[in-house]
Amino acid sequence: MNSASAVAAAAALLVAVPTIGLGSGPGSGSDSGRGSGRDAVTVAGTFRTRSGGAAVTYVPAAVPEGARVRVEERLARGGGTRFVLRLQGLPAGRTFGAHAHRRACGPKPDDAGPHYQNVKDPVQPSVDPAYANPRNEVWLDLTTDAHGAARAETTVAWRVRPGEARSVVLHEHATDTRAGHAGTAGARLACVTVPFGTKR
Ligand SMILES: [Cu+2]
Repeated sequence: MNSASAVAAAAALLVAVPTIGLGSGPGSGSDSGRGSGRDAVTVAGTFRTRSGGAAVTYVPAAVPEGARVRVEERLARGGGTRFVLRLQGLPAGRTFGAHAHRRACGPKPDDAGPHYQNVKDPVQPSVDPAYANPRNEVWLDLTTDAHGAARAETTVAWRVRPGEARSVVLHEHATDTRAGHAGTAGARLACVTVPFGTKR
């Protein structure tokens, strides 16, 4: 499937399948769900070590199988975009870096590719704070509470180019902002595939 038809297929799914939320506990909802409001993309999934569903964990000690994730992209007034990331069922009191990446999740952590950038850094990998910052990328770092749940949100002033941001990756620590390290957050622990930019 080429990327254009992949986007079309994702858009068709968004129309056909109602939103599935995190639900009230284990067993609620399906392995993964995609849904939409008029102006929102929503993906809910359960982390598994195999990558068949929307959400995959590469390090189950940090992001256990059965933990749940929900990502929402909502068009904001004035051309901006709001993103929300929710997690459930993770270890308590743990901080994760989290960002939108350019490619879908795959069997290997690096399959998700680099970070999505509104203005692309001509130098890759991008570790220049002029480009690798939370206004030019989608950063959703979070820390779990005593129950292992967490929520983060961020709003940027732009819209995602369709098909160019396809996932959210959870990393092992908070995102670095220093020159030469900006945007890095350690190993990739888990990933959820999200068809960002498919709402207009
Ligand atoms: Cu990342």
